[in-house]
Amino acid sequence: MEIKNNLILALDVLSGKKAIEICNQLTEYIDTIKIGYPLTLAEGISIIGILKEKFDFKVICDYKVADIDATNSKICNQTFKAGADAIICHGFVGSDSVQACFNSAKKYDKELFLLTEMSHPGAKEFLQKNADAIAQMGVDMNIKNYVAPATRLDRLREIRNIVGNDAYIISPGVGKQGGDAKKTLKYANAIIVGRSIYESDNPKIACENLIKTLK
Ligand code: NUP
Repeated sequence: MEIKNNLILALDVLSGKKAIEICNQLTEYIDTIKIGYPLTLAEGISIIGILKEKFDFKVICDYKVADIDATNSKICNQTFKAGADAIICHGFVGSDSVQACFNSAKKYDKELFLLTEMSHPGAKEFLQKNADAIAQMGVDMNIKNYVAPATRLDRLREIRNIVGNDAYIISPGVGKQGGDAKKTLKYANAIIVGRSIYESDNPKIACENLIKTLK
């Protein structure tokens, strides 16, 4: 995936109106947004098509799909039918569940991102212990796209080592969660940034300033 300025906006706002207002200010800087349950539950899945039509952005759906294979297929199919360019699935559920997501992505000619280790502190309790194995499972399954944390650069580097340089890693945790944008991009292809842009008094300036730090 080609992502402008290697920056993905995480649009966890709670109304379509707010989402459009923020996107309107950022079209110069971004071409890819990530939406998750907050906006989808507030507005319905049609928000994907609405944003795509208005802005021609690539939309990554952060639905962290984590069910049995049959249910994962349905979730992914519905998401791609609604216009998503990519979906994020969890890896801890195992290869059959992930394969169902991968098959759906292939069927719709869209992308799947495999979530390895999460960025928040709680990820150390259970997920971190298995994150390397989850990344290796992705490699064995021929998955090209991954999500790995900006908050622990040692872990991000390790996951990069496992998935290899040809893999595409997107990384959340920059800004509010403490991660550094430029350092993260040493190992990740793109950063995911939410609150430090959309909660800012001036999202456009916040975005512009962030991009300046990447140079
Ligand atoms: O490990 C993860 N950490 C994380 O923050 C996986 C994620 N998908 N996210 C998401 O990235 C999170 O749900 C939010 O949408 C975004 C980070 O937003 P912010 O901390 O920059 O506001």
